[in-house]
Amino acid sequence: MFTRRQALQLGVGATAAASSVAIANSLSKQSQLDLTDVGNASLRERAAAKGILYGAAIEWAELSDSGFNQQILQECNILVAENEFKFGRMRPSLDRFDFTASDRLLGFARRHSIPMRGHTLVWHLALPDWFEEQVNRRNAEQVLTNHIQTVAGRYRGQIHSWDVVNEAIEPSDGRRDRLRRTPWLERLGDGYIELAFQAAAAADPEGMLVYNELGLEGNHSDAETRRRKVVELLAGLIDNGVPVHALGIQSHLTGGADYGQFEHLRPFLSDVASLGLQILVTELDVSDQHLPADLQERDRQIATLYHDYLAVLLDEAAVIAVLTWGLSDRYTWLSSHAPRQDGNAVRPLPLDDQLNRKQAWNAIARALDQAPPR
Ligand code: 9MR
Repeated sequence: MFTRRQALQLGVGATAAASSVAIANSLSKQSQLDLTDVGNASLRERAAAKGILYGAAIEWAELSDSGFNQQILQECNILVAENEFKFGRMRPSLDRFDFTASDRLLGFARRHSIPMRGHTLVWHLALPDWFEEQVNRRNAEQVLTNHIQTVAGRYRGQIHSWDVVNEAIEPSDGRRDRLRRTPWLERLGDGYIELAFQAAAAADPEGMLVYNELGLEGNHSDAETRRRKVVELLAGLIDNGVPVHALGIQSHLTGGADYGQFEHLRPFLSDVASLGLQILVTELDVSDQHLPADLQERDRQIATLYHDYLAVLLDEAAVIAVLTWGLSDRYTWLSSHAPRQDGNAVRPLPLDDQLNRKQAWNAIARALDQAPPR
């Protein structure tokens, strides 16, 4: 069986290759995906063998947990700060920056020669208390560019990729252009996106500049609207000569939702790749809030989603990195954000809360092993 890329090179055509993948996927579904016996090699090693990066979001406090710290070093060849690089964390006041936490985290990554992503320069959340009152139409452009110049400039040449703008699209906000009504947009208009990318390019000219977005994975019209808007936004930026290099697909998946086999993502991924952009899976996890309590069944459904999703994503050669939003169920935002009604602990990540590898880990391992090399 050909990979899609091989098929395109051989002139067989995407449709034939896609349908052979669809058949393989439906066969694996029928026979209930077997995720035993994937071997012991770490995710980092399997990814590296294909020219891909695998990593996770971490917080500084978690690294004092030595067992967890060890797993991070064992499994990851890329890291991202879950919170320490956010505007609100770095800005005690309008005229001050505090880099204590971001320096510490980047120091850890650099000591271990692990590339680190910068998340995120411009977002509508995690803004400081003083923002609303002190940032206005007159000074917003200066605040935005100064923030980016200072942060991206400080870490120039040291960051794998910047999430320059995060979550700028929200069709349900009711604007005709489907942009999210954010504090930045309210003060600067839709030009704030372009402004941010230009400022990031000036501050860190070698940096990979990423547009990062949520809600793109579903097999329904809302997600399709978001996907169309993302492609339109990126194409528009590129047409205007704005330096944007990659799309970040957050990938917070929901267990029990009907994603089909993710085949609907293939045209989207290839549209993004055709723009000359790379693609990163930036925040992958699977909420098990609505899945059955039975551990085996729950873990099986979570793992199947991981596998089916990554099988499609990694079949696109433009996808160069996969990061999960955390590594172990011991530390996950979903414990508070999407807890289970039955009071059982959530299990959204590759390792369980005892740091043991779960079926989800096997699923990622298998998907990496099956990925065509970059
Ligand atoms: O996981 C993050 C959580 O700890 C923070 O409280 C929250 C607000 O800053 O952000 C969470 O991470 C989000 C990420 O930055 C952007 N995409 C959605 C993530 C989950 O909400």
